[in-house]
Amino acid sequence: MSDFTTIPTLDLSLLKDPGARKTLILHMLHIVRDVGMCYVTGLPFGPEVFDKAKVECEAFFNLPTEEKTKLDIANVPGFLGYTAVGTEYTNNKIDTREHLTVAHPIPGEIVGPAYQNLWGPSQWPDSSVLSDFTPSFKNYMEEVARVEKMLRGLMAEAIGVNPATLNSLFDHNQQYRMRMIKYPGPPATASAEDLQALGPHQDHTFTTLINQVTDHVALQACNGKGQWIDCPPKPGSLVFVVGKSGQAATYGACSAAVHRVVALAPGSTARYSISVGTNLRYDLSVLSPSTKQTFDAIQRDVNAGRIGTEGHLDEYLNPLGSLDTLGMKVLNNYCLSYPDIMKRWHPEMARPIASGVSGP
Ligand SMILES: O=C(O)CCC(=O)C(=O)O
Ligand SMILES: [Fe+2]
Repeated sequence: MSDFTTIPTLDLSLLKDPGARKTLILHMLHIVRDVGMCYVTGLPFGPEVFDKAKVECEAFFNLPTEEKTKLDIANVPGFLGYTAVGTEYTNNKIDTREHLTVAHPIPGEIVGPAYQNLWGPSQWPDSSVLSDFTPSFKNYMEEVARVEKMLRGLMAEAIGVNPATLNSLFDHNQQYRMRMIKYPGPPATASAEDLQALGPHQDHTFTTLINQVTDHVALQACNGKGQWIDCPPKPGSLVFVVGKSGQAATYGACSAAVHRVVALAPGSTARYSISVGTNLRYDLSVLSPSTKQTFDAIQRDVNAGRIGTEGHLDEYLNPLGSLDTLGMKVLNNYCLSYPDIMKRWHPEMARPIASGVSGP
């Protein structure tokens, strides 16, 4: 992690110019190695996708509370649903935000270990309440998923890893989890010190793509000196964030960004954001010989390339007692964030292991 002072921008439209590819890849190398976060512009979809998402996101949060709580995250075991303000913790402190998390598609039937509950079902608002919501956001997730796949290929190329090797760590029918978030403006009388919008964290994802829907300057990334660098909204862009799995699967060649959302000024309007995250296969375990071979190949590629790493597998991927797959580690992270849901649906996880990560 370097001492960056601004968040870089990666322009995907440069992919159309074969002569610009080398520069683009070198820029991606700087981003993933030194920052772990960037704006992505030149997106392969039009502004109407953002416009529609904004309208539907605001419409959802403007619904009466009883309508939103019909989709309560506690209704299902997969941490997919609506969370009111005051339900979620980061670093043992309550976050001031409400959100709806949905996933699309469900990769398969739930027949095995507890982590499979993360696949679904999702809870969508009834079409009699918000008629365009579900099709709009299914489309939104597909558009963002295309961007994620483009970025993953560039990431692999930038760090000298065969993209097919990296892709083999993902589910064939990969899950994307989308979270739309409202950070309510605190009352004008609130004391700013007591407020936490979203505490400092790394995402548990491979990568996350954030759409800052409103124009508040609140998202920040931490540089190598421990300074917080603003990531002000840039219209027509997504913010790309490397998560813990992205760092682990690349032997540290990519850096997971530590980021946070600062509390809004008392009396300000609400901030909205929409993030779409994805992860490696939940059944991934380095105890499997073929997976171990894949990681060995990645390590060889990374070491043979431009980036030296410490050469050992990140502890995030190492089995830890019953957390023997990536899916169990992710489930453990959700249990940390939602202790009440853990008690209801996953009592066997009763002593989650602290890790300070978040994500959709
Ligand atoms: O609201 C944002 O801009 C970022 C949200 C975030 O980092 C998260 O949910 O993990
Ligand atoms: Fe995050």
